[in-house]
Amino acid sequence: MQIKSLAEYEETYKFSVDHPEEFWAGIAENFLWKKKWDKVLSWNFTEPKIKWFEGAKLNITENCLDRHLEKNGDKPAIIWESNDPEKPSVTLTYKILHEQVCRFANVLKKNGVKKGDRICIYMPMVPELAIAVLACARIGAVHSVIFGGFSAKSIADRINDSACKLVITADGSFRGNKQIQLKEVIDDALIGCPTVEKVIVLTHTRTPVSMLKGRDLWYEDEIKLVDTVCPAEEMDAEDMLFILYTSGSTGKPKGVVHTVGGYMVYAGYTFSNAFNYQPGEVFFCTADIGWITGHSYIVYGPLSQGATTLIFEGIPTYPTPSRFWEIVEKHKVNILYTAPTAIRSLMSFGTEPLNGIDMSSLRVLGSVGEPINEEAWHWFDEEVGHKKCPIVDTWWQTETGGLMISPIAFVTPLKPACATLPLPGVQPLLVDEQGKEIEGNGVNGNLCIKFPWPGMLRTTYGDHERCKQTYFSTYPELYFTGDGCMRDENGYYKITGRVDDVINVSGHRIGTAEVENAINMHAGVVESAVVGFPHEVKGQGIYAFVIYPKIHDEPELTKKDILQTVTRVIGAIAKPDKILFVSGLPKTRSGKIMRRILRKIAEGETTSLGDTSTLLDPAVVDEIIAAAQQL
Ligand code: 7RM
Repeated sequence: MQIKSLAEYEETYKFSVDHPEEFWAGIAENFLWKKKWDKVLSWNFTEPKIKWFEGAKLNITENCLDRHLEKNGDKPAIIWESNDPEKPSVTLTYKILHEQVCRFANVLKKNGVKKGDRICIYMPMVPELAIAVLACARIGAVHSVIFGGFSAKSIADRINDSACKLVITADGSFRGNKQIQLKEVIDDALIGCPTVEKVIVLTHTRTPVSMLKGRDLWYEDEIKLVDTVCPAEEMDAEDMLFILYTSGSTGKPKGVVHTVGGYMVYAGYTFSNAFNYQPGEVFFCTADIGWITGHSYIVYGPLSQGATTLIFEGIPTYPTPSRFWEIVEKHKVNILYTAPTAIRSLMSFGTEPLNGIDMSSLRVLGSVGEPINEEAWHWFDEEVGHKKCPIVDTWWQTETGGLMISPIAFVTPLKPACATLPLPGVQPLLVDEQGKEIEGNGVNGNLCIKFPWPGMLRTTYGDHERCKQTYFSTYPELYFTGDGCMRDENGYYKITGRVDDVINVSGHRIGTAEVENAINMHAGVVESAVVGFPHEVKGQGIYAFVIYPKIHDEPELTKKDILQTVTRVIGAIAKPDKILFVSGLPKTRSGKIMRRILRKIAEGETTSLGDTSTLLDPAVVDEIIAAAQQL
């Protein structure tokens, strides 16, 4: 199913648009089904209702594990690299991984987990995280992985939203020279989570943890009590595989729902094609499994293709900014998939950290999470890939399940900092504010998709109406991505960034409304408005305008207090980079905050602020500009 030439891509793409059902059925033939589908696709974008491979039966872990055992049982499935370079790395062959997944699946069963139950996973980047994910899938439980940077309150909200029955966590995690006390955060979260019956705790950092009798169990004890035989639960193609929470422009994060059959086909197909993965190669995706990139391109995509996937616990700059490159050399990484923010951060150390490191194993590079700037693209191309490795700039979202617009390595002619062309089966279009399609090339618009693809979200957990409102109502009969996009003279797509109230900080999606709500919870704050601003390394930073009339001591201390509140309510990843105290916010006569003006001020613009005549009190703008210049 790997595309080998541009001509073949063009032909395949055309076929996928003219005959989508035949196209995807053909791709699905490359996977293992207990029973084939009765119908490839039924859909409408009105409700919306999307079903792929209806009537088919399968288990995704048989595709990720069992089917590789006979020929590749002794091949490495997972290579784990610790945060600490002195600690030995760990290799799990497909045989061992299969055994451990089955064993842990039995632990879940023994603790009362049944098909359809929701399981919260809050773990460090260790092999047991992948094992926990796959063990859920083995028995048909729905995993909801939460990134280690979220606070107890965020975790509690997510656990309660999907009524999780069990939590899998660890004592703690290492990130560079920091430790996160995962179990302690879970303990705080669970004070408000009545549905959770059991907590399974892996030992990792061996920081002291409290273990509650009757509720908390050690991972290491539990796996001794079960055997390694666990038949895979027969799942319907449209049964739920996982929930992953993601931020939008309004309210609390939504639980994006992916289903077994379509997601598997899509993650596997896009992985195999875009990266041109060859048998025996080592694939290193630097994302965290707590995000969609980790789900699709550390776990499910690579394993479904029998690949070797590298899990790295640490960060790019610890103990030195050579860490990524040393890992590439040590494990002879062939494909490196990372984020622009990591590239920019490493670029800032110059080329010295690369000196003397043999990175000749690299064949393909990838970028994801945010628009990549040309400078970073060229640095990646020249200093990391030595101009020999194609860079696939992959555009996609939590909601799309897998890559959507991306070069296919060695097939698509590249253009720096450009996601290029849609993958087969993906039908993008640009629309104007009124929803009218913008045709032709050399144009800008809002990016939509007009036809379903197997990896797309099916609903938002517990609230289908919200799914409809968020993605299918802005432009009737279209899936709206929330991104702005340019189609260049050659028909190449270049994503320009979010056009809604979502900020992309180091590739992490954060809703401005969420941050505002958190800041507003701080005693003394009357109101706030949050916008993104260009940031050298993070892509975007968070800028908060805060009305706090009675600051009782040093404003700098008050700022730190506010940061503490945001950390408590959401997590450290949502802390504003800048806080500006103001006495008012620019509002229209109907009371709407004019974020456009605040965005300009946050960018450092002070003159061409556009039309301010509809403002209730234009004087407030001058005051904010004066204060911003002091910051
Ligand atoms: C995979 C992921 C999705 C948002 C998306 C975009 C931005 C992601 C690119 C990109 C420009 C890219 N999922 N985005 N990839 N922008 N070029 N190659 O990141 O749900 O966390 O974020 O990220 O704005 O809508 S996500």
